Amino acid sequence: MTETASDASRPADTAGRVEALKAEILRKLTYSLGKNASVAQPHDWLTAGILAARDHVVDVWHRSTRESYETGRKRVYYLSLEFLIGRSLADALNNLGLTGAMAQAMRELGVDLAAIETIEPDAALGNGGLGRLAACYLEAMASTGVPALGYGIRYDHGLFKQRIDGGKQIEVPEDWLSFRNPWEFERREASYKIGFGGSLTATQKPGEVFWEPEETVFAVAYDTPVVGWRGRDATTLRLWRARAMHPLSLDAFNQGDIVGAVAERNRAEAISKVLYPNDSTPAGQELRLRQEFFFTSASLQDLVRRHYRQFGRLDNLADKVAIQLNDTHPSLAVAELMRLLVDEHGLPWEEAWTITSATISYTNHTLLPEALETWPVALMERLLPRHMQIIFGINARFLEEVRRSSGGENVDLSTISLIDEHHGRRVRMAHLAFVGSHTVNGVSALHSKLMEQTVFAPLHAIFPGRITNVTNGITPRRWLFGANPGLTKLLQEVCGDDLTDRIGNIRRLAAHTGDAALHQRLAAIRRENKLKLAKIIRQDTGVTVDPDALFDVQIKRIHEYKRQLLNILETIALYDAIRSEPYRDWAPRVKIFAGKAASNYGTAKAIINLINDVAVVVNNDITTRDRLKVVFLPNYNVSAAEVIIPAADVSEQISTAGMEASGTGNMKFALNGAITIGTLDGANIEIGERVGADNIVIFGMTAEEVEAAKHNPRPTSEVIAATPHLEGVLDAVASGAYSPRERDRYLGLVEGLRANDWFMVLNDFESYRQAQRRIDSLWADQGKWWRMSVTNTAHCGWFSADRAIGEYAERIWHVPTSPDTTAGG
Ligand code: B1H
Repeated sequence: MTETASDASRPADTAGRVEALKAEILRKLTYSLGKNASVAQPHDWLTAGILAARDHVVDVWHRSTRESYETGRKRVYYLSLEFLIGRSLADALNNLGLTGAMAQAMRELGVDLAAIETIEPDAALGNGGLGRLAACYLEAMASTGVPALGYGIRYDHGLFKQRIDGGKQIEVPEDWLSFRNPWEFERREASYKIGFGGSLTATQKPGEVFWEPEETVFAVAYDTPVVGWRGRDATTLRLWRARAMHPLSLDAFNQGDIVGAVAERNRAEAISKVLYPNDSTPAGQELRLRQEFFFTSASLQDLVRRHYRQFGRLDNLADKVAIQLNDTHPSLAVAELMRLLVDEHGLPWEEAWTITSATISYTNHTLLPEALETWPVALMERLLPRHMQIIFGINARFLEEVRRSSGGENVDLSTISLIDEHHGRRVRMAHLAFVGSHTVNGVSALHSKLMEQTVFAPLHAIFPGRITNVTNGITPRRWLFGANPGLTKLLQEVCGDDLTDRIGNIRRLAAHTGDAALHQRLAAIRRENKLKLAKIIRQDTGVTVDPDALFDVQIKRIHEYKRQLLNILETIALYDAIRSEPYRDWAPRVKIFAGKAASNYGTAKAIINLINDVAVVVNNDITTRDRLKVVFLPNYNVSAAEVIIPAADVSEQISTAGMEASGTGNMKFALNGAITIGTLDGANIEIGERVGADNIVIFGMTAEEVEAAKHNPRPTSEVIAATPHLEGVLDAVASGAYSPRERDRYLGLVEGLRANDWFMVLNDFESYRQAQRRIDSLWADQGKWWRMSVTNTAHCGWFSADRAIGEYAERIWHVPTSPDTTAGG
């Protein structure tokens, strides 16, 4: 029997439900784990609880899958090399409406549900925003009735764990599968051969080529159901694991070559061993290309086979299948789908091309030049000879078509070619994805506009109308209702109980903006959340912070363009200012940072080190003691975000304008009522449009100004001379004031800034400093502060992932959504 959230709200059923859950948990403990309740460890209870909850999810899942199959509905396949899932139990229980019953059942079994929930591993199969977006969208598709499957890689090791040792980041391998993963189902029967290398022979049929790979590995499916709101529907996360065809070479083994005997196995399994820890910059290694092809090929073979079984034909693929490429990592899908249609199913090229480009669409997530993926032609020819040949085929036809229709005028073919001839010959993956898609979208209004004007301008001229915008969204289930139950309860009082079904109703809060009693209650809720965070800060860093201070938070990957450096330099200026005027009534602040640096990104690591070094000096200074604290929380991940965001007063979204495609943390903070201090970048602009200019603190250069300054840079010495306090701050850092035991530790960092202000840290410093002082004066007027906060929450329902999915569904995938859920705020 399926229970839904609406059932759970009927009190008469509650006792029965608790009893049933207790019995289910005990059965799992006994018969699935082989443990007796009297000796069960917390982890056993967690697993038993997950297995019990999973049964309920499976009921939904099977019904949902059966329905979409029987009605022959169009399905969405979301291909992503990253899914940053975090923990799943609390989310699943909330969506099923079983949170209360499960807590009660566990309590009666002597177990604290909240405590065991925190030992669930945080599934970190992603780096940052791009991976988290994929996870939010899978949940939102389940909540809005879009039949969908997410395809990715089941990495043995997700994003590394971060330790801070002597102020420096240390990477520790992550091991989320060490206690097995109770959410997943292994599907040995769903396995596909993935070929690499080898040779090509033409067959009798013109155009058809036979590819004999030199190396073959298996992709084995692991399925995890993702349940949507009120347990109405569920989507599937299908992750591929690489297995060797021949796990052991007996020949080698018999000759005593033990290492050689497992060499093939190791080589094959390396593909799904570990997530590349880069955010925004591709690693460019051969193993990465193998990962990309591995999961793309397995996913396409799987979906083509499913379609063929169901319909017995492929000409209608685009009517029944929408393939969304999450950035260029799966863009080999264009060539692989062509190969399957032409080589395996015998379709003529032109027909295959029509089907392919009507089925695929592509989301671009970054325009940073160093972030655009390209692969050397030589590497592609060696690893994927048939795909390289297909890409040449696509390119030749495309360029010929352009040449013909433009009469050879005004188009510089070298800018649109799929092959970049300037840097050795390389395949431009973004061009491949663009040409092979019917629609290409950016992730915020500004970003989509910049796509048209910069990187994709030549392609945009040829395919006007192909680029569209879908501003990112976040799931309110996890990021508001789950993470901030106190606020949610209050919002339901004001906006109605059905707020959780209609996030758009959050707008009703706007009628209460000036309500002082409401402000008091909001402040009390925030204080509780801050106390919870303060406790974690003490445990993890040893620093004691005052919950009545302003919590000023920057949490995200550490990157020069995200400008944690700007934040910490301004913090130093503030520290100096407090010390020089200790008797002024400075608003007490806690500067909270968290985030990981890619392991090979030296500058980002130096920035982490600097933040920690500044923290040591500031936190031990008695003059500033109750005015300023600096905290770097180690090992930022999804679970940490769930605690930090509801405790934030100020949200730092301070990227160099034009560089942050969208941001999604910005939306989570604003929805939870934090005030944004930010640049006119990514989705900050749209947050500002919704909450109004008075309810966000904007500073800094615009994207156009940044662009102009890059072409015509002002000498940094001039900028520094014209900026109060800046020389002093830079000089202190460079001379080792914060690193007394290694005085030249930050010499390189500061010299880099003085040589070239690519990220406009110096250029934006004064504007940022003044914006921070505006924050101070707003904070001093708490009535005003809470009016702003309420306005932010009231107007950010639009950033729901349901709204974003509604846009994809209507404008890109052409699939229906259930009507009442996708309305924005
Ligand atoms: C985003 C990435 C990304 N953009 C390459 N690009 C990667 C690029 O491993 N790699 O090679 C990994 C990640 N990630 C982010 O996407 C943007 O920076 C954010 O602004 C945006 O909000 C997010 C989701 O759209």
